[in-house]
Amino acid sequence: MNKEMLIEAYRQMLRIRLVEERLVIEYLEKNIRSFVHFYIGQEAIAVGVCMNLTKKDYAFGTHRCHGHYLAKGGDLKAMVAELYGKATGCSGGRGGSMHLIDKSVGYMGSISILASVAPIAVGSAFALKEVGNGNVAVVFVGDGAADEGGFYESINLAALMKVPVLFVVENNLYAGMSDEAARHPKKYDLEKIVIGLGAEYYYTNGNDINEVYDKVEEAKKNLPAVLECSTYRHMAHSAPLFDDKAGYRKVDDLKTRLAACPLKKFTDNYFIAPDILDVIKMDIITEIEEAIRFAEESPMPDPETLTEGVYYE
Ligand SMILES: Cc1ncc(C[n+]2csc(CCOP(=O)(O)OP(=O)(O)O)c2C)c(N)n1
Ligand SMILES: [Mg+2]
Repeated sequence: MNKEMLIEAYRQMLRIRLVEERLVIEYLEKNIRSFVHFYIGQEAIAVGVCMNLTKKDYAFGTHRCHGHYLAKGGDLKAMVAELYGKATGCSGGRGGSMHLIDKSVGYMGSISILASVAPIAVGSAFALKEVGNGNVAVVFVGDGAADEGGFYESINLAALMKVPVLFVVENNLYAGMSDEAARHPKKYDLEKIVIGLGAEYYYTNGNDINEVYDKVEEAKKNLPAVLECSTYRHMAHSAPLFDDKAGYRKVDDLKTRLAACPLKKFTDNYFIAPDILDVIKMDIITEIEEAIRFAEESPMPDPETLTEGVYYE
């Protein structure tokens, strides 16, 4: 990435972080009644992947999707309103935090039923292949979702059909409160599985924006592929809590979180002049406050419309 791209990458990661830190307050004040799965700590993956995509490429996610939606260019106001359950939300206030969508920028939706999103991404990649404009589909899944049958079947089908889909596995070590040792046999090897299914496999440090960006650029030339990104979730599985006392993490404290933090990693490696940083931060904060106000002032969905949107109309 050149200098401008690096600043843009940092701006986007910081924006996702500041949005979520603000949502923590709104959640604690009970303005948000939706389930919320915070993405804090994993920002380099969403940004590094989406900086390789255009609006005409598709992206999909699961329950921890704020970062993917924002990095793909999803509208912030519509996202906050969705978390508030308001009619102006991107899913009309019916979906909440796990059901974000903004088709205008190619964010085609997040689905909370973990791996079920993978075959949909493969279908969309098939459509993109038929259209033939060279666009690709990306689906973000967690390491837990990547344990499900739908994930493997999707890779298999994508490889047989040779469709342009990238499966991004965000390996944050845990699925809920269960670690890898509890879920896998000792000899489990995702790389061997993926290659056995006929797709390409890549691995990268998901806390390093440069590495993610470069690996996606490379993987896009060899689709279908799986890109596994190592990362670390700072907060509890759901809700804005630190769960270091829950017993399932071996070590978890501020030091562990900072050691894995993509924003800290960036500022350790690069210097951004404080005056530039201040302008970036102030712009983001203004945008966030506007989005919160928009959500607060928006109406709740009309009960008369309750049955709308259940089926395709
Ligand atoms: C099919 C399915 N099974 C179980 C769940 C319940 N569930 C929600 S999130 C989660 C853990 C997901 O872990 P991972 O995929 O690693 O994502 P992370 O939360 O770590 O981002 C589980 C088991 C679900 N939503 N869908
Ligand atoms: Mg996980």
